[in-house]
Amino acid sequence: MYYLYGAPFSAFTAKARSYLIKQGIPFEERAFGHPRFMGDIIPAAQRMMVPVLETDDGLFVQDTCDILDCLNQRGLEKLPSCPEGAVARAVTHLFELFGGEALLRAGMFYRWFFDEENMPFIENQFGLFMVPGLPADQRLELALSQTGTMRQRAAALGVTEATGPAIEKSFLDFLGAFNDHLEEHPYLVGETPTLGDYGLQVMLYAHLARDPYPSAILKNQAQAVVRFTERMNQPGICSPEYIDYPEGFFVDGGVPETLKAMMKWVAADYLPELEANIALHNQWLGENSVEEGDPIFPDEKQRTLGPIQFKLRGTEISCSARSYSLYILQRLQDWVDQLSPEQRIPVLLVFNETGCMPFLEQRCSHRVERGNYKEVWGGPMRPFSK
Ligand SMILES: N[C@@H](CCC(=O)N[C@@H](CS)C(=O)NCC(=O)O)C(=O)O
Repeated sequence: MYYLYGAPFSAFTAKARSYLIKQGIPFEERAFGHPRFMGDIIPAAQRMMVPVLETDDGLFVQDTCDILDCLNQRGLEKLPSCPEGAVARAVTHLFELFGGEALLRAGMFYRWFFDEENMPFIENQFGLFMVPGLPADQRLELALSQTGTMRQRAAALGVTEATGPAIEKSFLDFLGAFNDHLEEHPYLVGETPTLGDYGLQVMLYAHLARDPYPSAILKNQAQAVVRFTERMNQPGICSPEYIDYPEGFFVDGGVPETLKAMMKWVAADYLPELEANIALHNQWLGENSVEEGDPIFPDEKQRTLGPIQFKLRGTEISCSARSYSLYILQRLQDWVDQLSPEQRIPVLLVFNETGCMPFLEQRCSHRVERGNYKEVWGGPMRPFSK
Protein backbone atom coordinates (compact mmCIF):
# COMPACT_ATOMS: atom_id res chain seq x y z
CA MET A 1 0.00 0.00 0.00
CA TYR A 2 1.15 3.54 -0.77
CA TYR A 3 0.49 6.34 1.74
CA LEU A 4 0.23 10.00 0.88
CA TYR A 5 0.91 12.36 3.79
CA GLY A 6 -0.55 15.81 3.34
CA ALA A 7 -3.84 17.61 3.73
CA PRO A 8 -6.82 18.57 1.59
CA PHE A 9 -5.96 22.26 2.02
CA SER A 10 -2.31 21.78 0.98
CA ALA A 11 -1.37 23.08 -2.45
CA PHE A 12 1.28 20.55 -3.43
CA THR A 13 -0.52 17.52 -1.99
CA ALA A 14 -3.16 18.08 -4.68
CA LYS A 15 -0.69 17.39 -7.50
CA ALA A 16 0.43 14.04 -6.06
CA ARG A 17 -3.09 13.01 -5.07
CA SER A 18 -4.48 13.77 -8.49
CA TYR A 19 -1.78 11.62 -10.13
CA LEU A 20 -2.39 8.69 -7.77
CA ILE A 21 -6.14 8.83 -8.41
CA LYS A 22 -5.88 9.29 -12.17
CA GLN A 23 -3.44 6.40 -12.51
CA GLY A 24 -5.58 4.10 -10.36
CA ILE A 25 -2.74 3.47 -7.90
CA PRO A 26 -4.17 2.17 -4.61
CA PHE A 27 -3.19 4.54 -1.80
CA GLU A 28 -4.38 5.85 1.50
CA GLU A 29 -4.17 9.49 2.44
CA ARG A 30 -2.87 10.34 5.90
CA ALA A 31 -2.96 13.68 7.68
CA PHE A 32 0.41 15.31 8.29
CA GLY A 33 -0.46 15.05 11.98
CA HIS A 34 -0.28 11.23 11.69
CA PRO A 35 2.24 9.70 14.16
CA ARG A 36 4.20 8.11 11.30
CA PHE A 37 4.77 11.54 9.73
CA MET A 38 5.66 13.26 12.98
CA GLY A 39 7.73 10.39 14.39
CA ASP A 40 9.55 8.94 11.36
CA ILE A 41 9.24 11.15 8.31
CA ILE A 42 10.20 14.54 9.75
CA PRO A 43 13.33 13.11 11.41
CA ALA A 44 14.27 11.37 8.12
CA ALA A 45 13.64 14.40 5.88
CA GLN A 46 14.86 16.96 8.40
CA ARG A 47 12.17 19.18 6.96
CA MET A 48 8.49 19.62 7.72
CA MET A 49 7.16 19.54 4.18
CA VAL A 50 4.21 17.87 2.51
CA PRO A 51 3.35 15.92 0.49
CA VAL A 52 5.39 12.85 1.30
CA LEU A 53 4.73 9.54 -0.40
CA GLU A 54 5.54 6.39 1.53
CA THR A 55 6.02 3.59 -0.99
CA ASP A 56 4.94 -0.02 -0.50
CA ASP A 57 8.58 -0.89 0.25
CA GLY A 58 8.98 1.81 2.88
CA LEU A 59 10.69 4.61 0.94
CA PHE A 60 9.78 8.22 1.78
CA VAL A 61 9.61 10.53 -1.24
CA GLN A 62 9.18 14.27 -0.77
CA ASP A 63 8.59 16.64 -3.63
CA THR A 64 5.82 16.31 -6.14
CA CYS A 65 8.08 16.07 -9.21
CA ASP A 66 10.04 13.30 -7.51
CA ILE A 67 6.83 11.51 -6.43
CA LEU A 68 5.44 11.48 -9.98
CA ASP A 69 8.81 10.37 -11.40
CA CYS A 70 9.12 7.61 -8.80
CA LEU A 71 5.65 6.18 -9.54
CA ASN A 72 6.25 6.42 -13.28
CA GLN A 73 9.63 4.66 -13.01
CA ARG A 74 7.96 1.87 -11.05
CA GLY A 75 5.77 1.22 -14.08
CA LEU A 76 2.55 2.27 -12.32
CA GLU A 77 1.47 4.79 -14.91
CA LYS A 78 -1.61 3.90 -16.99
CA LEU A 79 -2.28 7.29 -18.60
CA PRO A 80 0.98 8.66 -20.04
CA SER A 81 1.92 11.84 -18.17
CA CYS A 82 4.67 12.66 -20.68
CA PRO A 83 3.40 12.90 -24.28
CA GLU A 84 5.79 11.64 -26.94
CA GLY A 85 5.34 14.58 -29.34
CA ALA A 86 8.06 17.21 -29.01
CA VAL A 87 5.69 20.18 -28.79
CA ALA A 88 3.09 18.63 -26.49
CA ARG A 89 5.83 17.49 -24.11
CA ALA A 90 7.50 20.92 -24.07
CA VAL A 91 4.18 22.66 -23.47
CA THR A 92 3.20 20.32 -20.66
CA HIS A 93 6.57 20.98 -18.93
CA LEU A 94 5.95 24.71 -19.28
CA PHE A 95 2.63 24.39 -17.47
CA GLU A 96 4.07 22.12 -14.79
CA LEU A 97 6.38 25.02 -14.01
CA PHE A 98 3.71 27.65 -14.33
CA GLY A 99 1.03 25.82 -12.33
CA GLY A 100 3.30 24.96 -9.43
CA GLU A 101 5.35 28.14 -9.23
CA ALA A 102 3.72 31.12 -10.95
CA LEU A 103 0.22 30.58 -9.62
CA LEU A 104 1.46 30.43 -6.01
CA ARG A 105 0.99 34.15 -5.64
CA ALA A 106 -2.66 34.09 -6.72
CA GLY A 107 -3.45 31.13 -4.47
CA MET A 108 -1.85 32.78 -1.46
CA PHE A 109 -3.55 36.10 -2.16
CA TYR A 110 -7.02 34.61 -2.42
CA ARG A 111 -6.45 32.47 0.69
CA TRP A 112 -4.91 35.01 3.09
CA PHE A 113 -6.48 38.34 2.15
CA PHE A 114 -10.19 37.51 2.53
CA ASP A 115 -10.33 36.51 6.18
CA GLU A 116 -14.00 37.04 6.78
CA GLU A 117 -15.00 34.60 4.06
CA ASN A 118 -12.10 32.14 4.34
CA MET A 119 -10.89 31.88 7.91
CA PRO A 120 -13.70 29.92 9.57
CA PHE A 121 -13.07 27.18 7.00
CA ILE A 122 -9.27 27.42 6.82
CA GLU A 123 -8.63 27.52 10.55
CA ASN A 124 -10.87 24.56 11.17
CA GLN A 125 -9.09 22.62 8.42
CA PHE A 126 -5.59 23.41 9.68
CA GLY A 127 -6.48 22.27 13.20
CA LEU A 128 -8.18 19.12 11.99
CA PHE A 129 -5.28 17.81 9.91
CA MET A 130 -2.55 18.84 12.37
CA VAL A 131 -4.14 16.84 15.15
CA PRO A 132 -6.77 14.54 13.67
CA GLY A 133 -9.62 13.99 16.08
CA LEU A 134 -9.03 17.20 18.02
CA PRO A 135 -12.40 18.56 19.26
CA ALA A 136 -13.69 21.46 17.16
CA ASP A 137 -13.43 24.02 19.97
CA GLN A 138 -9.67 23.42 20.31
CA ARG A 139 -8.81 23.62 16.61
CA LEU A 140 -8.72 27.37 16.29
CA GLU A 141 -5.92 27.98 18.78
CA LEU A 142 -3.80 25.24 17.28
CA ALA A 143 -4.43 26.49 13.75
CA LEU A 144 -3.28 30.01 14.57
CA SER A 145 0.26 28.77 15.22
CA GLN A 146 0.39 27.43 11.64
CA THR A 147 -1.56 30.07 9.78
CA GLY A 148 0.89 32.71 11.06
CA THR A 149 3.74 30.86 9.33
CA MET A 150 1.75 30.60 6.12
CA ARG A 151 1.00 34.33 6.14
CA GLN A 152 4.76 34.88 6.34
CA ARG A 153 5.18 32.62 3.32
CA ALA A 154 2.67 34.79 1.44
CA ALA A 155 4.68 37.91 2.31
CA ALA A 156 7.87 36.22 1.10
CA LEU A 157 6.12 35.68 -2.24
CA GLY A 158 5.41 39.41 -2.44
CA VAL A 159 1.71 39.04 -1.74
CA THR A 160 0.56 42.24 0.01
CA GLU A 161 -2.39 44.63 0.04
CA ALA A 162 -0.46 46.77 -2.46
CA THR A 163 0.31 43.96 -4.93
CA GLY A 164 -3.13 42.31 -4.57
CA PRO A 165 -4.88 44.21 -7.41
CA ALA A 166 -2.17 43.26 -9.97
CA ILE A 167 -2.20 39.64 -8.81
CA GLU A 168 -5.98 39.60 -9.11
CA LYS A 169 -6.03 41.14 -12.59
CA SER A 170 -3.41 38.74 -13.84
CA PHE A 171 -5.11 35.70 -12.35
CA LEU A 172 -8.55 36.56 -13.75
CA ASP A 173 -7.06 36.83 -17.24
CA PHE A 174 -5.43 33.42 -16.83
CA LEU A 175 -8.70 31.99 -15.60
CA GLY A 176 -10.53 33.31 -18.66
CA ALA A 177 -7.89 31.92 -21.05
CA PHE A 178 -7.82 28.51 -19.38
CA ASN A 179 -11.61 28.37 -19.30
CA ASP A 180 -11.73 29.08 -23.05
CA HIS A 181 -9.27 26.24 -23.64
CA LEU A 182 -11.26 23.82 -21.50
CA GLU A 183 -14.46 24.68 -23.35
CA GLU A 184 -12.90 22.80 -26.27
CA HIS A 185 -10.44 20.36 -24.69
CA PRO A 186 -10.59 18.19 -21.57
CA TYR A 187 -6.89 18.64 -20.77
CA LEU A 188 -4.00 20.88 -21.69
CA VAL A 189 -2.50 18.96 -24.61
CA GLY A 190 -5.19 16.51 -25.61
CA GLU A 191 -7.28 13.61 -24.49
CA THR A 192 -5.48 12.69 -21.24
CA PRO A 193 -3.86 14.55 -18.37
CA THR A 194 -0.10 15.19 -18.48
CA LEU A 195 2.49 16.84 -16.22
CA GLY A 196 1.10 20.31 -16.83
CA ASP A 197 -2.41 19.29 -15.77
CA TYR A 198 -1.00 17.80 -12.57
CA GLY A 199 1.08 20.94 -12.03
CA LEU A 200 -2.00 23.12 -12.36
CA GLN A 201 -3.61 21.22 -9.49
CA VAL A 202 -1.09 22.75 -7.09
CA MET A 203 -2.91 26.04 -6.72
CA LEU A 204 -6.17 25.37 -8.48
CA TYR A 205 -7.40 22.57 -6.30
CA ALA A 206 -6.82 23.36 -2.63
CA HIS A 207 -6.71 27.13 -2.74
CA LEU A 208 -8.57 28.51 -5.69
CA ALA A 209 -11.32 25.95 -6.28
CA ARG A 210 -11.82 24.98 -2.63
CA ASP A 211 -11.37 28.01 -0.35
CA PRO A 212 -14.69 29.84 0.08
CA TYR A 213 -13.84 33.23 -1.45
CA PRO A 214 -12.03 32.20 -4.67
CA SER A 215 -14.16 29.11 -5.24
CA ALA A 216 -17.18 31.38 -5.66
CA ILE A 217 -15.26 33.35 -8.31
CA LEU A 218 -14.40 30.16 -10.15
CA LYS A 219 -17.96 28.90 -10.00
CA ASN A 220 -19.30 32.19 -11.32
CA GLN A 221 -16.67 32.94 -13.93
CA ALA A 222 -14.93 29.72 -14.94
CA GLN A 223 -17.19 26.69 -14.77
CA ALA A 224 -14.99 24.68 -17.12
CA VAL A 225 -12.06 25.19 -14.73
CA VAL A 226 -14.17 24.01 -11.79
CA ARG A 227 -15.11 20.96 -13.78
CA PHE A 228 -11.41 20.41 -14.62
CA THR A 229 -10.47 20.29 -10.93
CA GLU A 230 -13.24 17.74 -10.39
CA ARG A 231 -12.10 15.66 -13.34
CA MET A 232 -8.49 15.71 -12.15
CA ASN A 233 -9.64 14.03 -8.96
CA GLN A 234 -11.47 11.18 -10.62
CA PRO A 235 -9.83 8.05 -12.04
CA GLY A 236 -9.22 7.55 -15.75
CA ILE A 237 -9.89 10.06 -18.51
CA CYS A 238 -13.27 11.04 -17.11
CA SER A 239 -14.42 13.58 -19.68
CA PRO A 240 -17.95 12.49 -20.64
CA GLU A 241 -18.95 16.02 -21.69
CA TYR A 242 -16.45 15.99 -24.61
CA ILE A 243 -18.25 13.95 -27.22
CA ASP A 244 -16.09 12.19 -29.86
CA TYR A 245 -12.94 13.92 -28.62
CA PRO A 246 -9.99 12.61 -30.69
CA GLU A 247 -7.60 10.13 -29.09
CA GLY A 248 -4.08 11.04 -28.03
CA PHE A 249 -2.24 14.36 -27.90
CA PHE A 250 -1.93 17.36 -30.19
CA VAL A 251 0.52 16.60 -32.96
CA ASP A 252 3.52 18.87 -33.53
CA GLY A 253 2.33 21.90 -35.43
CA GLY A 254 -1.26 21.40 -34.26
CA VAL A 255 -1.33 23.52 -31.11
CA PRO A 256 -4.80 25.04 -30.70
CA GLU A 257 -5.18 28.81 -30.56
CA THR A 258 -6.64 28.57 -27.04
CA LEU A 259 -3.41 26.99 -25.78
CA LYS A 260 -1.29 29.55 -27.62
CA ALA A 261 -3.32 32.29 -25.91
CA MET A 262 -2.47 30.73 -22.53
CA MET A 263 1.22 30.56 -23.47
CA LYS A 264 1.21 34.25 -24.45
CA TRP A 265 -0.27 35.10 -21.11
CA VAL A 266 2.33 32.96 -19.28
CA ALA A 267 5.13 34.75 -21.15
CA ALA A 268 3.78 38.21 -20.36
CA ASP A 269 3.00 37.67 -16.70
CA TYR A 270 5.54 35.08 -15.53
CA LEU A 271 8.73 35.76 -17.51
CA PRO A 272 9.70 38.97 -15.67
CA GLU A 273 9.73 37.04 -12.39
CA LEU A 274 11.55 34.02 -13.79
CA GLU A 275 14.19 36.18 -15.48
CA ALA A 276 14.82 38.11 -12.25
CA ASN A 277 15.05 34.79 -10.41
CA ILE A 278 17.61 33.37 -12.86
CA ALA A 279 19.63 36.62 -12.83
CA LEU A 280 19.85 36.55 -9.02
CA HIS A 281 21.02 32.91 -9.10
CA ASN A 282 23.68 33.68 -11.72
CA GLN A 283 24.86 36.72 -9.80
CA TRP A 284 25.08 34.66 -6.61
CA LEU A 285 26.97 31.90 -8.43
CA GLY A 286 29.37 34.52 -9.82
CA GLU A 287 30.20 35.59 -6.28
CA ASN A 288 30.29 32.18 -4.57
CA SER A 289 31.90 28.89 -5.49
CA VAL A 290 29.88 25.72 -5.16
CA GLU A 291 30.58 22.02 -5.39
CA GLU A 292 28.19 19.51 -6.89
CA GLY A 293 25.98 18.18 -4.11
CA ASP A 294 26.31 21.23 -1.85
CA PRO A 295 22.98 22.16 -0.28
CA ILE A 296 21.67 25.38 -1.82
CA PHE A 297 20.41 26.58 1.55
CA PRO A 298 22.82 25.90 4.39
CA ASP A 299 20.19 27.31 6.75
CA GLU A 300 16.87 25.46 6.43
CA LYS A 301 15.00 28.41 7.94
CA GLN A 302 16.18 30.64 5.10
CA ARG A 303 15.27 28.81 1.91
CA THR A 304 16.22 31.55 -0.55
CA LEU A 305 19.37 33.03 -2.05
CA GLY A 306 18.01 36.55 -1.66
CA PRO A 307 15.34 39.05 -2.73
CA ILE A 308 14.29 39.81 -6.30
CA GLN A 309 12.19 42.58 -7.83
CA PHE A 310 10.10 42.60 -10.96
CA LYS A 311 6.93 44.14 -12.35
CA LEU A 312 3.56 42.47 -12.72
CA ARG A 313 1.02 44.53 -14.66
CA GLY A 314 2.95 47.68 -13.82
CA THR A 315 3.12 46.92 -10.08
CA GLU A 316 6.52 46.43 -8.46
CA ILE A 317 6.77 43.12 -6.64
CA SER A 318 9.55 42.22 -4.19
CA CYS A 319 9.83 38.60 -3.21
CA SER A 320 12.28 35.86 -2.30
CA ALA A 321 14.13 34.06 -5.10
CA ARG A 322 12.94 30.47 -5.59
CA SER A 323 15.61 27.93 -6.52
CA TYR A 324 12.99 25.22 -6.85
CA SER A 325 11.49 27.00 -9.89
CA LEU A 326 14.78 26.30 -11.69
CA TYR A 327 14.52 22.60 -10.88
CA ILE A 328 11.23 22.42 -12.79
CA LEU A 329 12.39 24.77 -15.56
CA GLN A 330 15.29 22.37 -16.24
CA ARG A 331 12.83 19.60 -17.02
CA LEU A 332 11.59 21.68 -19.97
CA GLN A 333 15.09 22.71 -21.04
CA ASP A 334 16.46 19.15 -20.76
CA TRP A 335 13.62 17.89 -22.94
CA VAL A 336 14.21 20.43 -25.67
CA ASP A 337 18.02 20.01 -25.54
CA GLN A 338 17.88 16.31 -26.34
CA LEU A 339 15.58 16.74 -29.39
CA SER A 340 17.09 16.40 -32.84
CA PRO A 341 17.30 19.65 -34.88
CA GLU A 342 14.24 18.54 -36.93
CA GLN A 343 12.18 17.70 -33.86
CA ARG A 344 13.10 21.02 -32.32
CA ILE A 345 11.78 23.16 -35.19
CA PRO A 346 8.06 22.99 -34.33
CA VAL A 347 8.85 23.59 -30.63
CA LEU A 348 10.84 26.72 -31.42
CA LEU A 349 8.09 27.93 -33.77
CA VAL A 350 5.39 27.73 -31.09
CA PHE A 351 7.59 29.12 -28.31
CA ASN A 352 8.67 31.94 -30.60
CA GLU A 353 5.14 32.78 -31.74
CA THR A 354 3.89 32.97 -28.14
CA GLY A 355 6.81 34.94 -26.67
CA CYS A 356 7.96 31.91 -24.67
CA MET A 357 11.49 31.56 -26.13
CA PRO A 358 13.16 32.91 -22.95
CA PHE A 359 11.85 29.82 -21.11
CA LEU A 360 14.26 27.86 -23.30
CA GLU A 361 17.06 30.42 -23.55
CA GLN A 362 17.38 31.81 -20.03
CA ARG A 363 19.39 29.49 -17.83
CA CYS A 364 21.03 29.27 -14.47
CA SER A 365 24.75 28.53 -14.91
CA HIS A 366 24.49 25.55 -12.54
CA ARG A 367 21.88 22.85 -12.35
CA VAL A 368 19.54 22.67 -9.39
CA GLU A 369 19.09 19.08 -8.25
CA ARG A 370 17.54 17.36 -5.27
CA GLY A 371 19.35 15.11 -2.83
CA ASN A 372 18.45 13.88 0.61
CA TYR A 373 15.09 15.72 0.51
CA LYS A 374 16.69 19.10 -0.23
CA GLU A 375 17.66 21.31 -3.15
CA VAL A 376 21.38 20.89 -3.95
CA TRP A 377 23.70 22.32 -6.62
CA GLY A 378 24.30 20.15 -9.64
CA GLY A 379 26.95 20.44 -12.36
CA PRO A 380 27.16 23.21 -14.96
CA MET A 381 24.03 23.80 -17.03
CA ARG A 382 24.35 23.73 -20.84
CA PRO A 383 23.77 27.08 -22.55
CA PHE A 384 20.87 27.18 -25.02
CA SER A 385 21.74 26.34 -28.58
CA LYS A 386 19.40 26.39 -31.57
N1 LIG B 1 8.68 21.43 -3.91
C1 LIG B 1 7.77 20.87 -2.96
C2 LIG B 1 6.95 21.97 -2.30
C3 LIG B 1 6.05 21.47 -1.21
C4 LIG B 1 5.47 22.57 -0.36
O1 LIG B 1 5.80 23.77 -0.50
N2 LIG B 1 4.58 22.14 0.55
C5 LIG B 1 3.98 23.07 1.49
C6 LIG B 1 2.53 22.70 1.75
S1 LIG B 1 1.59 22.76 0.27
C7 LIG B 1 4.69 22.92 2.81
O2 LIG B 1 4.80 21.83 3.34
N3 LIG B 1 5.20 24.02 3.32
C8 LIG B 1 5.89 24.04 4.56
C9 LIG B 1 6.92 25.11 4.58
O3 LIG B 1 7.05 25.82 3.57
O4 LIG B 1 7.57 25.23 5.60
C10 LIG B 1 6.89 19.85 -3.66
O5 LIG B 1 6.70 19.95 -4.90
O6 LIG B 1 6.46 18.89 -3.01
